[in-house]
Amino acid sequence: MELKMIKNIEPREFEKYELNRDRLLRLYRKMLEIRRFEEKVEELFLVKGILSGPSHLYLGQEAIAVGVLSALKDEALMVTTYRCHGHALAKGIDMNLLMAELFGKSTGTCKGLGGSMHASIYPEKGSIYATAIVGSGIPIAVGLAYSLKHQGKDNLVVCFFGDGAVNTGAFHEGLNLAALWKVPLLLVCENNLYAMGTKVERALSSKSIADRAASYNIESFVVDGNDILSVYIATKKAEKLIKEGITPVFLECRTYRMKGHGVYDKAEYRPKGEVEEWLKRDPLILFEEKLISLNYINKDELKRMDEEVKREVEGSVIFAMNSPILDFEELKNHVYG
Ligand SMILES: Cc1ncc(C[n+]2csc(CCOP(=O)(O)OP(=O)(O)O)c2C)c(N)n1
Ligand SMILES: [Mg+2]
Repeated sequence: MELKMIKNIEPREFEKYELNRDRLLRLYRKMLEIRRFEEKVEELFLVKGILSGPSHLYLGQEAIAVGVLSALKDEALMVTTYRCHGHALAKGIDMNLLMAELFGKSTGTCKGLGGSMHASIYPEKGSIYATAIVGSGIPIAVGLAYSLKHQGKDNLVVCFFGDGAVNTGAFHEGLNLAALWKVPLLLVCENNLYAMGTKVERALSSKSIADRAASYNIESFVVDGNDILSVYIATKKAEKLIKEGITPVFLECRTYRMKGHGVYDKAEYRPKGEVEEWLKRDPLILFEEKLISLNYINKDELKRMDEEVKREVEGSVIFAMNSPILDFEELKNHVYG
């Protein structure tokens, strides 16, 4: 199957997708919420020492979660990974509940029992699962998508995973079955160039990740993952293909992890020049420049929005700190098996 590219979109192609000023500003705000939330989480771990344990930040990848999830309908079902805070916010999960989960409080998305790596699990918003076992979300998403098809439901599943996941057995089994069973599944690989400290090309034998997916006879696209409009348009095109053919579609979104693998990782294994080059392509700055060039917002308005978002994030910390932990007696009600 031929590989397609959704890079370098026409400057005003986005207008065909009902992306007017209001909508674009809402997308920007959501990206900003993720950015400020993650920066606050990093501070709570590294500066204040209030939070501890594993946590994997989404800094630098905001355009993917927001681009994909805002292009899909709210009822789309989602499966993601441990790097899930951005997906949670982009799926419309309340920031207070997300922060409370990181604090292990009963008001959290998983009643404080899941922690950072599972904080996006919230079926009420269609967020079905988040797993820390690399690649393991893919077969789960195939099963969910198969159940939608079996029930004749007009819906789809979106599954997010990293470049490291494409070298797991679960990826191969999952894609093979997804293609054979023709399930309504959007596979989104966030290729941030690293799986922990391993550079993508050190672990990948295929020409590219999208090429590997295409070898399973799945329509596959390479997308500029730092450009929200490209991600949004790619998702709209994918959604149409999925709907028309009841078939899986694969997006390889190329991006960069701004920080280390986990919050404690200083990522000293990365060449300085590489980091500097990618930071110039910060997805928020790219989008800001676009919005300013369209005359949709100015620097003062951007500053005001930023202040509002920072207050919202502070509010979520206060909410989390003031929340109780789960009552011990209630614990047994949330253990299955
Ligand atoms: C099956 C399995 N193997 C190894 C690990 C250890 N591990 C945790 S995260 C990670 C890297 C995954 O990288 P990638 O899929 O690129 O996602 P990213 O962290 O970049 O978002 C590894 C190897 C694991 N959790 N599960
Ligand atoms: Mg990666």
